[in-house]
Parts: sequence; structure tokens; C-alpha cells
Amino acid sequence: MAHEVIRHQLPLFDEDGRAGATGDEHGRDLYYLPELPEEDPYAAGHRTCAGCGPAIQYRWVLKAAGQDTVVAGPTGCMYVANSTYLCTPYTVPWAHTPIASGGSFTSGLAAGYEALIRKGRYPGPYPNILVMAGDGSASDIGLGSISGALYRNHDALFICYDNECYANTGIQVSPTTPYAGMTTFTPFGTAIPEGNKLPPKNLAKMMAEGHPHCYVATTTVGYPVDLMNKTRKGLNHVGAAFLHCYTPCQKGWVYQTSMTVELGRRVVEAGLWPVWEYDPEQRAYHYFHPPLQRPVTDYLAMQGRFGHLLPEHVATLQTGANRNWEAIGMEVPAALRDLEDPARHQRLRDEEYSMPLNRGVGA
Ligand SMILES: Cc1ncc(C[n+]2csc(CCOP(=O)(O)OP(=O)(O)O)c2C)c(N)n1
Ligand code: SF4
Ligand SMILES: [Mg+2]
Repeated sequence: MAHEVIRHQLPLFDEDGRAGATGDEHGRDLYYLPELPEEDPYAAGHRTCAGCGPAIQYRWVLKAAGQDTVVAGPTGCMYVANSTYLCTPYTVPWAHTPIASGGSFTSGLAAGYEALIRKGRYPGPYPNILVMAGDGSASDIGLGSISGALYRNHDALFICYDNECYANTGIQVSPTTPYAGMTTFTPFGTAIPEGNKLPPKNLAKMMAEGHPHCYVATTTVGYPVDLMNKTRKGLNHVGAAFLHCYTPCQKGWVYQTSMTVELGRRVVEAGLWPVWEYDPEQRAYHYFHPPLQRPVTDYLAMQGRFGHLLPEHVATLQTGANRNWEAIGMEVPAALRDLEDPARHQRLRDEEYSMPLNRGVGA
């Protein structure tokens, strides 16, 4: 007789009663401190760069998932920097997979645990199974294997930590690199002054539209409670779930290391990273409306990878952000609409913007 598969139901963290919340003048609730688990399945002692966004994501996700978790990591920074010989930061079972097979490996894990529990050969309960793949893996080299896993509806959480480049091999362009983002494979010059000519692949929408039975969400390291709750919702969902998380890479993007979390908020406030959830029961999207709408320059100018932008490039990015505001059901303020005009801009390094931290490469 088949044994029953008992699944965890992880409670969500309170987002309203934030114990230590102190709003800034825009109500962004800068420091909120809900009761968090003390356990840290991703412990200190890894070797990622200071301020590494993916490392912050790994820590929050594994804190939310807890100790009964099995995690996989395809090749990328978060494999290489975390698994120096005889040393890893994981206190839960972890496995490296080839860059193309995060989806198929994790499918096998999920199917294997399910079969063992049914046969009475693993006492259960069914563990939290998740994979965290880079954007190069999830949106490019391993896209097919993750899409296959979502389609077959394996009970696991598939996460893309998106640092908008192939970081580990030297900051090369990936399908999620933003328009005009400089990488080592998209240098700016007289022939191609914007660097990267292509807009980023909309990976999360592809996953939601293409696999409508799955829970799909986007988030950033700027919203830790949102990230942890979406991790738990994805794990609680019986079947496949996909989470796309914006994770700045200070080495590749060239910014002050303390600004990783601030970037994770500004990208949303600039209209460049819509935060949403797709509910497969209702077949509906729920969009987060940030309390503040900024010009894209407030975000771009903090990063050296955009230091070469000319007025027309900034205007193109503002135009894309404005269309995003409309797509998530927010009004585009007249001041931001005006900024679609290149004549309203200077070279990015000469623009006025808030918190001028990094005037960029060549500035
Ligand atoms: C099939 C294959 N092609 C190329 C590589 C080389 N490679 C190793 S890590 C890496 C970068 C991965 O980028 P991403 O998935 O975005 O992770 P990140 O390094 O940015 O964390 C590449 C291209 C590989 N390991 N396997
Ligand atoms: S290169 Fe980027 S993603 Fe890789 S460890 Fe450094 S900050 Fe993190
Ligand atoms: Mg990457």
C-alpha cells in the first residue's frame, strides 16, 4: 500500500505589523524586522564578493525554507564561490548540477523523494526542494530543463537569481542584461555607443504565461520579507513554482557595496523591475505598486555599467519604464512622461540625480 506524502505548510511572515519599521518620507518602511527564524542554512563563511546580491538572496531564501530543505545549485558564482574544496556554507543537503540541468536534476530530486515516501523507504515529511540558478542558467543555457520541470509540475521551487550577466566567467552579457548595460561582451564604443543593444528577456512572464498551472512571482533583495514570503508560498504550492529575484552584482555593475539593497528598491521605484505574483488558481496577476516613482536616472547613475549612456539611451530606458508603469496599472506622472524625450537629458554622467554615488566608468 502506498504511504501518504505529508507536506510542510510554512507560515507566512507578517508584512503589516513590522516590529521595527521606520518609514522614510516616502513610506518605504526602511527597517522592518519581523520575527525571523534563528537558523541559517546558508551560514557565514562563503567567498562571494562583499555586497553580493545573490548571496543575500541565498541567505534569505534558505532562512525562509528552513532546516528540512534540499537545495541544488547549477554552475555559476553561487556554485563556485560557495564550494571551495572541503568548505561550504550549507547546513542542509546541497548539490551542484551542470549549468544546463538545474531543472532536470531538481525534477529527479522531487520525483525521487516522492517515490521513496510512497514506498515507505523515507520517513518523510516531503522536504522543501529548491534550486537557485543564475540568469545565464535559468534564462539561457538551462531554460529548457527548467521549463520542462515546470511543465511536468514537479513539486519544487525553481528560482532564478538574476544578476543580469554571466558573472562567474567574467561579466558577460546574458539574456537578462538590460538595454545599454555594459558587459565585457557588450563594450560601448563609437560603433555601438549604448553597449548592449537588446532589451532583456522577460523571463518571469515567459514562465507564467507558458506554464499557467505554476505559482510564479518576481521580487528583489530590496524586499526581504516579500522574498521570504514568496519563497514560502512557492514551497507551500503543491506542484512547480518559479521565482525570479533581482540580485545586484557589485563587481559586474560597479557600485558601492553597501547599496545592494537600496538598488533592489530603486529598480522597482524606477519602473524597471515590476514586482508581481501570478496566482494559478485565479489565473491572475497581482502587481505591487511602489509608494514612490522615480526617474530612471536615480537608479542608473548609481552604477558604473551605465556610465557611458548618451541622452537617447536614457530616454529609451525611461520609455520602457513608463510602459511598465502602464502595464502594472499605475499612472505615469507627467514629469516622467516628459523624460521620454532625449532633449530632456544630458549624458548620464552629467545628469542631476538623487544620491550621486557613482559617476560611472570614464566619468
Ligand atoms: C554548458 C556550459 N557552458 C558554459 C559554462 C561556463 N560557465 C560556468 S559559470 C558560467 C556563468 C553562469 O552565469 P549565471 O548562470 O548567470 O550565474 P552567475 O555566474 O552570474 O552567478 C558559465 C558560462 C559551463 N559551466 N557549462
Ligand atoms: S561577481 Fe557578482 S555575483 Fe559573483 S560573487 Fe561577486 S558580486 Fe556575487
Ligand atoms: Mg548571472
